[in-house]
Amino acid sequence: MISRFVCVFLSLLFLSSPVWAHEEKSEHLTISHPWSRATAPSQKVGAVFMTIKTNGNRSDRLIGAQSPDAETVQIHNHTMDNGVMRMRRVDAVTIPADGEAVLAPGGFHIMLIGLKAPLFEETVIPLTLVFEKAGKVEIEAVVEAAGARQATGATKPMMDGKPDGQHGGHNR
Ligand SMILES: [Cu+2]
Repeated sequence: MISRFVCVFLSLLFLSSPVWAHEEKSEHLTISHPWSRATAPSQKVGAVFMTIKTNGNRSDRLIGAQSPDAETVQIHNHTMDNGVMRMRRVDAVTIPADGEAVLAPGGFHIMLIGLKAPLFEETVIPLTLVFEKAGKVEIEAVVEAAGARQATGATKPMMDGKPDGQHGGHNR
C-alpha cells in the first residue's frame, strides 16, 4: 500500500515540474529562459529576466507579477538619468505582435523586493506573470550564479554593451 502511494506522489512531482523544459508556452505567449541571480544573505532584492514572445499577430502587455518568495514584485526598467543608470518602476512591458520583449540586465526586469530568503544558485523561483490579454501565466525562474550575464543555455547573445562612441565630431 505504502509503496503505491509513494509511486503516485513521485509521478505527480515529475509531472508538475516544468523547470528543465525551461520554456513556458501558452496559447498566445512563449516565455524563454526565465532566470535570476544568486543573492548574498544580506541582499533583500533580486531581479528576474526572460524573453517573452507573442505567438501570432496579437500584442500583449505584461502588467504585473507575483511570487511567494518576495513581499513585493514590481516591473522595472533601467534608464539613463544625467549619465547615471537608474531603476524605475513601470506600469507594463509591451510585447509587440509577432515580436518579443527582452527582459535583461540593464533593461526591463522583474524586481523582487523583500526577499524572504536568499536566492541560491540552481534553485528556482516560482512566479506568476499577469498579462493584459493572456491573463496569468505560471513560470519558474532558474537562479544562476551571482554575477551571471545571461541564462545558462540561452542561445541568443545579449544585445547590450553597444559601444557608446557615436557622439560625433571631437576625435583627436
Ligand atoms: Cu529593479
